[in-house]
Amino acid sequence: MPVHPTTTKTYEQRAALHPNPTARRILETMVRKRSNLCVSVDVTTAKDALEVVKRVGKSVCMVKTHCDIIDDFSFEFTEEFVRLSKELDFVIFEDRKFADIGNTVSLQYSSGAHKIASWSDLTNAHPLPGPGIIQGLETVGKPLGRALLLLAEMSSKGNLATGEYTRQAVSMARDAGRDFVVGFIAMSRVDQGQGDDDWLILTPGVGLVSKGDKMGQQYRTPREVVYESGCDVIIVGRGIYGIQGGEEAVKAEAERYREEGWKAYEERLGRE
Ligand code: 5BU
Repeated sequence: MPVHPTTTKTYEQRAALHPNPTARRILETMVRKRSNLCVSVDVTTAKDALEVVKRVGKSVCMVKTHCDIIDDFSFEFTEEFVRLSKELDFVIFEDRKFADIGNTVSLQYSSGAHKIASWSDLTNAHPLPGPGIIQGLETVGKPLGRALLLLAEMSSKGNLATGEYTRQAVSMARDAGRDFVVGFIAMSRVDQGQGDDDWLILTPGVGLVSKGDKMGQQYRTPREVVYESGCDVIIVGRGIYGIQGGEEAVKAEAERYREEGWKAYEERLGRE
């Protein structure tokens, strides 16, 4: 198990250490709902997306979207999504993976058909283009109290975000400070050995049944992710919304992942 000081602190203690309002809200929501589960709602109509959200909403601290896969994306959709995020108490994370120069990403974040900054609390970016990508996104997101994650590692087989690239991603976040960048998408405690700052680590590629798909996705269990690797939030997509058995089965599977994720966190703190 990683020994980074962050992994031995409670989410409550960590909330107090974050200058960014969205980071604090994420940690406080996790505590309130005893949930380190983010459900990834990768369906292609607004109606289906909102239905999944209603089913899993009570069990999650966060809902993740890919707004560009929704056929009938509209302002009405985001309005209802934001309303549900308040009613059911979760944070919205648009998994946009920005990857361009600062000026372009600032426009992609604020404008176009999706106007991501207007409804999404959290988004993410590849560090590939250099620190200008943070500056571009920050000009739009920081005044709104939004937050950003950098992609330091990925879950897919053969990806290039490893070794020195990952180390440089952490270093770029440290140079930016924690006012807007609040953590990483990563598979492990990538901040290990790079300072004692508190960073949130959100981890996709989580499944209790399957070990992967036919297109390179790789799954680990909530325990492997939270207890063994010291990550903070588990991101689960098809393992929850794709389960057979209708509405009740989806709800029950979300609860199962919530329980598994929380148990692994308590085990990490030595509460078990
Ligand atoms: P799945 O159905 O649990 O495999 O979905 C995983 C989600 O997380 C999906 O939306 C991906 O785009 C996202 N993801 C990922 O799987 N791996 C990564 O490294 C990153 C994002 Br970054």
